[in-house]
Amino acid sequence: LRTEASLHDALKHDEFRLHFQPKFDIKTGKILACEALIRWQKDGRLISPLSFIPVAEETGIIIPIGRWVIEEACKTLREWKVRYNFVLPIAVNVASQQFADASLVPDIKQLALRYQIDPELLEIEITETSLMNDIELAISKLQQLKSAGFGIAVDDFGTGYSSLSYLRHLPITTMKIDRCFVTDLPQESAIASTILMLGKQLNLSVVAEGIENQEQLDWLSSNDCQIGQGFYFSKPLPMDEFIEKYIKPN
Ligand code: G
Ligand code: G
Ligand code: MN
Ligand code: NA
Repeated sequence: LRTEASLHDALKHDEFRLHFQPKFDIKTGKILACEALIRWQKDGRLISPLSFIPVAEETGIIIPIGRWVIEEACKTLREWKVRYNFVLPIAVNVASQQFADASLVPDIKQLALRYQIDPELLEIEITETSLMNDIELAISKLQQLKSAGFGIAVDDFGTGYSSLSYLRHLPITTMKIDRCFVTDLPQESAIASTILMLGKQLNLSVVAEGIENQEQLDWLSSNDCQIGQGFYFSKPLPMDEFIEKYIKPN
């Protein structure tokens, strides 16, 4: 049962895991970064975040779960550096309620310090909708994160209701084109084109998510999208497979 109590037990018994999905340079095929995605390892089965993140958000337990994700990402960055001399940025998803919580910014700063993480290696992914809940507060929090050096990506871009007039005031570094606009490529390209243009004008990097085939990749490449993520490259991988595939060969 995906109840608050069972999620609390899952935290207590260390049943959450991070999987890692690589992000690639579309032109060169080189790995540039990765996104950490939570899974629940329960009785030998892997439970998708789709079936517990909504409950976690409703009950507020998303706050300690989200903190666990950030700490685990910091530990991982440290481990990759110390054990493999491997340096790769990790992005974490921050839920709306977690972003609204007053402890988020101090927690992130404290964890980065504790694990001796270069803040540029930790990227925060926040959905467009979370940012627009309280725009003034969002700007001030993002400013604090940005001045501390963390990367900030707007996730699922194009599906929320961001006001274009505010977008230029948001201290963000990246926009992620929601996969629903990538799915439609190359036939329906108006929104993807517009987001890429916006990214260029605002001097933001743009990631296309949910790339599933060569036709989509070709369109993105010819339209100067620099960074891509999706099943066509790789699905999210458990830590050991990610290390085997992307770290050990170096
Ligand atoms: O990885 P997957 O496709 O199963 O993810 C499904 C959804 O769960 C996505 O919207 C993703 O952003 C979200 N998700 C995955 N990991 C986390 C996490 O650590 N925190 C939050 N808040 N959402 C996550
Ligand atoms: O909401 P968010 O963008 O964080 O969701 C990320 C999730 O999207 C990943 O955890 C992953 O499971 C899923 N995803 C990643 N690439 C693809 C893809 O190419 N196709 C589909 N359908 N889902 C993807
Ligand atoms: Mn994401
Ligand atoms: Na997304």
